[in-house]
Amino acid sequence: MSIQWYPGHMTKARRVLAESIPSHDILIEVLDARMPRASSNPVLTELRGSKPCLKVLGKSDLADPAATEAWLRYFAEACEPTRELPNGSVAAVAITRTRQADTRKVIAAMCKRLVLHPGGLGKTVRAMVVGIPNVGKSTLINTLMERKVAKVGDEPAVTKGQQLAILKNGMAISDHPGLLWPNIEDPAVGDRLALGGAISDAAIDYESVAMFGAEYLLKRYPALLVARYKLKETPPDAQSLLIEIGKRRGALRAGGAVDLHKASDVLVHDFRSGAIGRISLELPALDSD
Ligand SMILES: Nc1nc2c(ncn2[C@@H]2O[C@H](COP(=O)(O)OP(=O)(O)OP(=O)(O)O)[C@@H](O)[C@H]2O)c(=O)[nH]1
Ligand SMILES: [Mg+2]
Repeated sequence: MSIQWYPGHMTKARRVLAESIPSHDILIEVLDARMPRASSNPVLTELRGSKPCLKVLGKSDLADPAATEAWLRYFAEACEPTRELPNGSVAAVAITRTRQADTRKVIAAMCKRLVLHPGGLGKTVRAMVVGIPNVGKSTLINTLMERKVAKVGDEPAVTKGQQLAILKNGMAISDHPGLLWPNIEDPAVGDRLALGGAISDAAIDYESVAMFGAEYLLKRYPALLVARYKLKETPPDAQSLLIEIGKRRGALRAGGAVDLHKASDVLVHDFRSGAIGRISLELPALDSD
């Protein structure tokens, strides 16, 4: 589905980002590990220019570990130093909120590696945490601060303004509102972002998001579906899967017919919470989705 959801605070957030980037040393771009390509905001790539960037694959506990490995290999190759960027100023790591000490260690080490200060050591590194909505930017700030300083929530657009924090190691880090782009035209990108939870529920059609998810899961992860919903066999198509889910979860209308909207809700929320299993929605090779 194509998406048009660009609330007012994002217009301001884009302006603040554009103004702030020059005075920062590095961008920490949080991507959704389940869809590192769909969750890359082209506006951020453009605003960033040649500023060093650490790509952080967040929520990797929800992603398919083999796919995350493939993405890290892909980024390692794509981020090789080039003539234009001789220091190799882009790198990628995967994190999850359950391994906080590891996250603090890897982020500090990678930021140090990517930022080469003309003034040498001792200068404060200034980093900004950016990315699309609901990928875990504020959670990462809290992990780095070792306490809750930023508001976190299981819906997009929780953070509405910039917020600065100073880490124990002296690094200055700012949280930013999730930023999208005004018109998400590519339906494959829109479907993934909507299924993953980056778009407000008010701006998406739940049943088509669930149909997309059901089709994809039937193709790539049928065994996980069979196990999760205790199915006798793999349903032949997306609609049949939703009907089976509806029957098993009591998502029924008066009269006993399956309520497809409620069944869609179950599938979408089970995907988002990881209840179906560890699933990735895309691989680095473009024709593999
Ligand atoms: N499973 C899992 N959930 C996570 C992880 N990190 C964050 N979350 C959850 O994802 C949701 C969004 O987290 P936030 O930190 O508020 O995301 P954000 O990117 O700051 O979102 P906006 O401010 O709305 O752009 C919350 O429910 C978090 O608990 C993670 O590593 N794994
Ligand atoms: Mg936030």
